[in-house]
Amino acid sequence: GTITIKNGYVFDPLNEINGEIMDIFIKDGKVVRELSAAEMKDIKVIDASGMTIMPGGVDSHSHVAGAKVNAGRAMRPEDHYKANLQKTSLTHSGSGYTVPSVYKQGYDYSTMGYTTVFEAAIPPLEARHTHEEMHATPLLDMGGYLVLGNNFFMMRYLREGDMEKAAAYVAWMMKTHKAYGIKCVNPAGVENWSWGKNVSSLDEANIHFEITPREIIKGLTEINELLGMPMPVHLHANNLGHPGCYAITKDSLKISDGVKTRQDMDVEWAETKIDPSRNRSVYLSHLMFNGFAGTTWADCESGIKYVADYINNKDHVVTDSGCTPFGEATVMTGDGPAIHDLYTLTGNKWSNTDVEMECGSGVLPFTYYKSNPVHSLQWAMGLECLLLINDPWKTIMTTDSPNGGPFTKYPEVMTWIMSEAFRKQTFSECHKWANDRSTLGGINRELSLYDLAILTRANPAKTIGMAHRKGSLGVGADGDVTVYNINPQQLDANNYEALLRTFRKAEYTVKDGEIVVVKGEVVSLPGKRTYYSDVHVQDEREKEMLVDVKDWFRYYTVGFANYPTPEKYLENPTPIQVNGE
Ligand code: MFN
Ligand code: ZN
Ligand code: ZN
Repeated sequence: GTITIKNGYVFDPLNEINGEIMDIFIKDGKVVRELSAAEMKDIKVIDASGMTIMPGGVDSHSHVAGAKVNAGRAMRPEDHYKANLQKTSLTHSGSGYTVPSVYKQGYDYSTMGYTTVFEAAIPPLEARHTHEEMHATPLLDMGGYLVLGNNFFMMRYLREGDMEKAAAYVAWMMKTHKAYGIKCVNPAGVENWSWGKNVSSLDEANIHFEITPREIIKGLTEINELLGMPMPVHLHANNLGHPGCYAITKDSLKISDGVKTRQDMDVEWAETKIDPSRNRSVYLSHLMFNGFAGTTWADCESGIKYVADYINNKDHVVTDSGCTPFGEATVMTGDGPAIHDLYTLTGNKWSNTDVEMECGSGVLPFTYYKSNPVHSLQWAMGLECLLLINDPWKTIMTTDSPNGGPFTKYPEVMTWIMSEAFRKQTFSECHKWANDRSTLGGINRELSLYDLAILTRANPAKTIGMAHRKGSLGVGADGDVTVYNINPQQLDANNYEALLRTFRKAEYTVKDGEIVVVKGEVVSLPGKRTYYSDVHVQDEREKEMLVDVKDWFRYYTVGFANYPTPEKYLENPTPIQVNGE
């Protein structure tokens, strides 16, 4: 599409544009410097006078597609009474609150101004299913991270110290499953879950493979940079959700300190003022869930400040928050043992899925109550993840949807980080542990619209190596834009009701230069893309590695020929060429 968005206050951090009144021009789906008089004829114009313009929202960590999400849908019929969507002449019907159907997910993200969402965990054997659901999700450009931290071949090659084969394997797996980046979930621990066990320290070797979390994290980080992957290793650290776990989280980050980053992608870069290249060697997921101090739930407190101190003093880490906005959630993760522990704590119904071969996962309904001391503390910790990290380019706003709560609660989180008055209001409604056992009550920082654009657009895009087209309104970027009906000149952080209203319904969402949402209503459904990393290594290396893989494949329940996900499973497949040689 071709469109002009006129006269709005623009917040585009990758171009250091902080609230200037500007016109945005989009031609054939891409941002351009200007349109000629002839081109300006007969095109759509949005008058954004008195409104706020940002690049389309980018979610770099959300659980939206694949087997565990679908397990959540299947085991929670009660979740599907809560949000019903009638079909229209344009849109599908849909239902589900914490685990909505794929159509509803696409519409709900888009009506909030989001245009790009990455699935946080694809188990290789479930890649086809994941792609089928991404394919069916409207309005969002997507991609996903491949779960490799407890993969048999990975562990074997790393144990043998065969980095070349390990790298060739990663490259082949990305192409085979059409995945975008490396995900590492509870390294060494998920493998132990096959034996009903876990690991609890970075130097505890697991059963059979005899490899430690430290060795896996180190190995994957090195391979990631050897290949020049677009994003850092995405790490879900060990001991998630255990009191005291902040210590292992911090120690895990130290492993990739000093690793030199290398991003070797063949792409055209949009013009940006901030260096768009990736400069972090680790992307830590959902810091809040990995940030407990104390020894039991009875004496637990926030350990976020210790991890935030580390991140503030180093430049190799970026994290996302995993905020818990209270209310219903469905927790789901490749970390099977972590969900088992929550199952024994709550007695809620539990699904233990994707345990075949090299993965694990668990799903469990979970409600965060304002009356519960620990849940109230978690609410405070999630906001600490965004407010104690000084440089907004080191953190990203998420709820680890639907683990901390569904992504439709993002407007609440945005408003809490922008408004101390809203935080005070919530402190007055929730358990006193939120205040007594965290630092949140003493923080008066209120983020600006510019900061918010970093946390929800520019930084997630930069972190995953997508700043060449996402999270930016620079010339050459994709024409994805959010127009919020809020005048930054009149913004009053104390009027948090107005902020909540603003963020719940974008005035306009523009995708590839087409208006897709007006006043929170979907008005058109253009195509979308799926990104994956097409990583090249020398043919000879790939061949040698495949001899091992084919040999071991007799233990798999699928035939080798049925393992790959062909491109036809992807909507508008968009490979990113990565030179891993
Ligand atoms: C990652 O995957 C991902 O992870 C994320 O829920 C996830 O309330 C999965 O039942 C959680 N609470 C306690 O035990 C607290 C202690 C309790 C006690 O027994 O003493 N204390 C009190 O109740 C306080 C009483 C005093 C007071 O101050 O009021 C338990 C409970 C819980 C807590 C359970 N924990 C789990 C949290 C972790 C991980 C959720 C989700 C997680 C999901 N993504 O005088 C007075 O004032 C009286 C004071 C009171 C008194 O002493 O009586 C994948 O990718
Ligand atoms: Zn995780
Ligand atoms: Zn997650």
